[in-house]
Parts: sequence; structure tokens; C-alpha cells
Amino acid sequence: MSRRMTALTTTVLALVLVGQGTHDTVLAQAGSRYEVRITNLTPGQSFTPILGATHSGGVSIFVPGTAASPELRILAEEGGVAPLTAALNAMPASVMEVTATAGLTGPGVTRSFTLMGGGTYDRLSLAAMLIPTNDAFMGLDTALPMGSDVKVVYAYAYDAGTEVNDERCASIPGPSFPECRGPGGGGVAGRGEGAVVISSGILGVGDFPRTRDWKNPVARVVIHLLP
Ligand SMILES: [Ca+2]
Repeated sequence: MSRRMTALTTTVLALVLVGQGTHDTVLAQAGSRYEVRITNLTPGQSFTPILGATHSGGVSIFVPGTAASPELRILAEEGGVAPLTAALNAMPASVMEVTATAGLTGPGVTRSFTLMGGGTYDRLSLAAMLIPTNDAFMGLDTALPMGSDVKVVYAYAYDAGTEVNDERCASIPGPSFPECRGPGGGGVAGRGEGAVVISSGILGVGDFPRTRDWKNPVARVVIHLLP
């Protein structure tokens, strides 16, 4: 367990203990519903299922400059949202709702979902792997709109720092890629860089050309407080 995860777990445990008696009250006050619309702005990358969560400020699914959690590693390397979803759902005192889109979100495509939030659950986090990449993910941690009904924010692509960027078909999961003449492999390349940083994109060092590259931001996010 990383130092970050240990600290996060400690914080969450403290919140559970302190908030036990008032949790129902907090939930009743936090009854706002938000629509979240996410548009893929890249020219040649798809998002795997996009995880969304409403939570308090005591929870972060990633912190740039620190090591990724094991759950984020699976999302960033394999596109799997189940482990991170389970970890967040295990923190009901700090996390209000977790959801995810289905399938892939291609370039220029918009997907949406709704989430309950508000009260002390005043933040929204998003995460989705970019394919084809080794361990790049679209990530966002932002405040929910409380005083106005719409907020527009842009999300960057980060490197999870858990896998070397060899850009090879054997290392990257996914459906049929023209460059691979079939599905990606999804093998574990290992040799991670160590910390979550801004992704350097596709450099053309493996099986994928630089036309798969992008510039930040990679997603436009519109958060709408529903009536
Ligand atoms: Ca990497």
C-alpha cells in the first residue's frame, strides 16, 4: 500500500468515526442531482468507460505527483472501473455516488450520466483510460456548481506512472486497432515511471503513429445542476 493510500484510508476512517451519527442528516441535505456531459476532444483516442463520483474533499482518486493507487492502476492500464468503483463505494461517509458510462467514447463523441451530490459531497471526480495508450487516463477533480446551474471545465490526460510507455500492441488493451491488425494485447509491461504526471502523449516509439497523439485538454465537461 502506498503512503498516499495509507493516508487516504486513515482520513476516511476518521471521517467514518466522526460522521457516523450525522450521516443520515448529511445525505438528506445533499439531495441535488447533477447531469455530467463529457466530450472526447482528442483526434485519435477513445475513452474506456468513464468513471464518475461525487464525494467530499477528503477523497481523491488521483493526486498528480504521487503514486497511483492499485485501483487507479487497473483503470489506467486496463480500462477497468470495477476496483475503483468498489473502493469508493466502501467509503459512504465520503462518497455519495459512483457511476460509469458503458463502452467506448470515441473522438468528438459526448456521453452523459447523472449523479447525486451537494452538501458536503461538493466535488466531482472523473477518470477514464485513453486507448491506445499504455497507462494514460483522462482525469478530473473539480468542485460541483453550487451557486450557479452550469459549470464548464476541461480535463487533462495524465500518465498513471505505473507502466512504461512502449506504445506496443502487446501492452495495450482494446478492440481492433488498424495498427495491430486486431485487438490490443493488454499485457503488463511494468517498469512504471512512479508518479502520476501529465501524459507525454503518443511519441511514435512503438506500433502507433503520432497521428494518435493529442494535446491537452482531452475532454470538455459540462456539469448541470438539474432542477
Ligand atoms: Ca506510463
